[in-house]
Amino acid sequence: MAKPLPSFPRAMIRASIAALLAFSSVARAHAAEADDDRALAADVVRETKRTWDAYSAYAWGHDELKPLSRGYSDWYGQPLYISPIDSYDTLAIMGLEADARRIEDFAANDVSFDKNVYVKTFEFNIRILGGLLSMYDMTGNPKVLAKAQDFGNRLLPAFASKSGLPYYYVNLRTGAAKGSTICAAEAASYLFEFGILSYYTQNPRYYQVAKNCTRRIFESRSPIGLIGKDYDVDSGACLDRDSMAGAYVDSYYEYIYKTWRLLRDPELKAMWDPSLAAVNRYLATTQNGGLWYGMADRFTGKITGTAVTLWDPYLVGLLAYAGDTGRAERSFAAWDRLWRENGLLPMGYDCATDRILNPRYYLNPELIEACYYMICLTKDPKYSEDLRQYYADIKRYCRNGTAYAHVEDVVTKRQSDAMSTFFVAETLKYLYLGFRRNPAYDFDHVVFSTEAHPFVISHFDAARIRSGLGL
Ligand code: DMJ
Repeated sequence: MAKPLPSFPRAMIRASIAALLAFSSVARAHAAEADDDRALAADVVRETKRTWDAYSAYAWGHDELKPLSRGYSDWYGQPLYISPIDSYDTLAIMGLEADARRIEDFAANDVSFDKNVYVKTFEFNIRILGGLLSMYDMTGNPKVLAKAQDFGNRLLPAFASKSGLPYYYVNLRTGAAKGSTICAAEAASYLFEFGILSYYTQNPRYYQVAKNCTRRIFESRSPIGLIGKDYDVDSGACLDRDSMAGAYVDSYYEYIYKTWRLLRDPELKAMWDPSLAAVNRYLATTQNGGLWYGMADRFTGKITGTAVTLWDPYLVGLLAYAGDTGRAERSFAAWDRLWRENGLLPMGYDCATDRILNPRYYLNPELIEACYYMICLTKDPKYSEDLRQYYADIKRYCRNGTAYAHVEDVVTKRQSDAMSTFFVAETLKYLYLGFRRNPAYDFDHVVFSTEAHPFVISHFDAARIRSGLGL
């Protein structure tokens, strides 16, 4: 005999139906957000294409587009091709193949760095050497690698000081170098590019030169583990008591961790662990309910300054990348509030007095980069919502009839006639990847340089790392 069907109380049935409806409306909302993000990714590609077409029409071959006057500027009065080389991988990732190919051909066949000009050692490492190496990582074009090696060789004389720390400027033709005071970031952000160059050329010299710089700064840390800001290139001595993790020091920390992630030199992990502990212990400060990283006396650990800059949120991404999503979330929230209050991020801000110290926004990527890390590493949809807001604000305040422009004042939103190369290299790339969510560019697969040049982890084989880097 058939068993009688169990009877459910009406209230239970009503609750189950309500739960099902709620579930399907959440699922519908997520599907709608995913559709929105796909559309936004396509919009970022259109905007990048529009920007790149403007660069190509008015500034091709020169360092930067002037987006208001439709002209160009060169950092040192003659072209060093910074925009195309820095932008290549963004265009390639977005599928703008013809533009990417044109840059690859240009870099492989037409550019020459044999120029009697002093360049900033740090900036040309992250933008030109990093850009060429990522072009090689993506294309395998041997002419591009030859160009990268030629350029790396032109940077090397900068490191011929007694201490091995680089001079601030190096002449690309003569190898003469000058500028004997340098901050930690510009003294020791070479591990990543020089390590990759050593790997591809199987010549340890580049990496060893770079590691000497990082080691010197690390070894100059105070008894409580904090490094200073400025260094004398000849003696290698640290010149001050101030310690911070943001501007002037940022990529020193960033490259210890990122180079370890890509190239697995255990010495870097041994530097990273105590460095991060000291940063969190002494530089973190709660101000107005938010988590910030300020300035401290490197001997006493006492907080001595609460000025922060729009470069500093790189640390949010780095904390999340290193596994500390808790601190990353709290720090991100503080920066997000500052962006939303101003519609963009001011260049300088006092997190204790809540005052803007420098009102400029130069299309910088750091908070957007941090947001991309948070999207990938926390999977919390809240961060996608934040990214939508940042993109809307950048379009609203920085876009013009030609491309995108610096904003001189986040209060008045007055634009000025410049577009930094990191706008295409970094800001647009992280916006696109944040909306597009291509797993090939998540953190299991690539490591991004400080200038957002991506390198595929699986391209670097352990035995060749050891031989190439001299480990
Ligand atoms: C970029 O050139 C790099 O990210 C660098 O490390 C410092 N910041 C600028 C963009 O703001």
